[in-house]
Amino acid sequence: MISKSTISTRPWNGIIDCYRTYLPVSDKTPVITLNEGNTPLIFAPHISKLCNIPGLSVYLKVEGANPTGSFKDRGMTMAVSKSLEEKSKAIICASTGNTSASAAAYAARARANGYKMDCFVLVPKGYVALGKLSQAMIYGAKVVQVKGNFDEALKLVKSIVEKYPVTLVNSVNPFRIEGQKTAAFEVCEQLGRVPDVLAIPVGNAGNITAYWKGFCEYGKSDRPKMIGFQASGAAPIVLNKIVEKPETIATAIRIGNPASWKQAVNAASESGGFIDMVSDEEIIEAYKTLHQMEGIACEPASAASVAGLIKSAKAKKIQPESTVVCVLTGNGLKDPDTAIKSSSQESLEIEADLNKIAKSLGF
Ligand code: AN7
Repeated sequence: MISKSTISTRPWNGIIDCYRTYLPVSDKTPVITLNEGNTPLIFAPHISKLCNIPGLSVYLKVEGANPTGSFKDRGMTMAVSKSLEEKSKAIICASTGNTSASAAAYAARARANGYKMDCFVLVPKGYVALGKLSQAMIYGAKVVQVKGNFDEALKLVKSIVEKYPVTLVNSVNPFRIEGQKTAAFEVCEQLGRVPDVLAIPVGNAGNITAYWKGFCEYGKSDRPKMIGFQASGAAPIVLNKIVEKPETIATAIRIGNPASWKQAVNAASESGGFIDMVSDEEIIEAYKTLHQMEGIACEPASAASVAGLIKSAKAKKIQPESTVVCVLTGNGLKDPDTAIKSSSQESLEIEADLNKIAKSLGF
């Protein structure tokens, strides 16, 4: 059992420092960290009421507050540290965007610590949100835009690591899952108990796998029901069939053949939860509600957790008096294009004239 004081009284030096005894690291592991983790868990009063389930409490785990703006940093601190322990000098990943941003940043941080570390990323051309692409580029990764989707890019990087001296840092790298499981520990500590339900977006299915591992290792007999949500145009697990041409506005989870498919199904079934899908319309509705009625930002894929909770509540699949945690996996600033397109605002352009401005504001 981890005591609450690990977060509240110690200086924060990242997830490896805080949860060392729960992670496969030793004194020989060079720790590459950007002080990831310890992200806010924030109560969501509006969504708690909106779900219309008596006594429901909804909390948001704001993973966009991580150093590169997504939960990937928890896994990347582990993956990059372990790759250095194994004397690797280069890392590679396929990515819908966030993994590439995180890998690029932690490679840079390895260089800051005096190591040689190159980073290569393969992303689906035309389907990576602007913020993420710009991050991978400015952190100094070699960015290749592949004329194909994420699933094709992942296949390619798997072949590359078989032939060339470079470490794969996608979530098929087990150290990624180890790092990401620490979010489950934090949720329990911050809440002061294990939640009844954990709602999470599902793309390549590494994160739902990691949270379930974390809850199982946390040392309490209670475990949450894991409810995972895919976008309906990219829902291979729900449809029980590979989606050859995945499509969704939530580009982070535009994935048709998830690497951790079996583990995700296992997390849902062992926990008494389920994996369902939400439409792009439901995702955007939840995305707007989070911003406009909670003041909490996230990227579209992250809103799938809240959209899924709202859908499940309507279908009476959530018990009264439940405490639910929705994971908001990525920062709102990642995808400014979708934010502007989804906003009902028309931006006003008016002369610098008091009367005209006041009139346009409706006074
Ligand atoms: C914001 O960056 O797959 O189910 O290549 O960026 O663990 O894949 C991102 C996935 C949810 C899904 N929310 O997590 C990548 C990538 C956001 C994400 C997911 C992703 P997984």
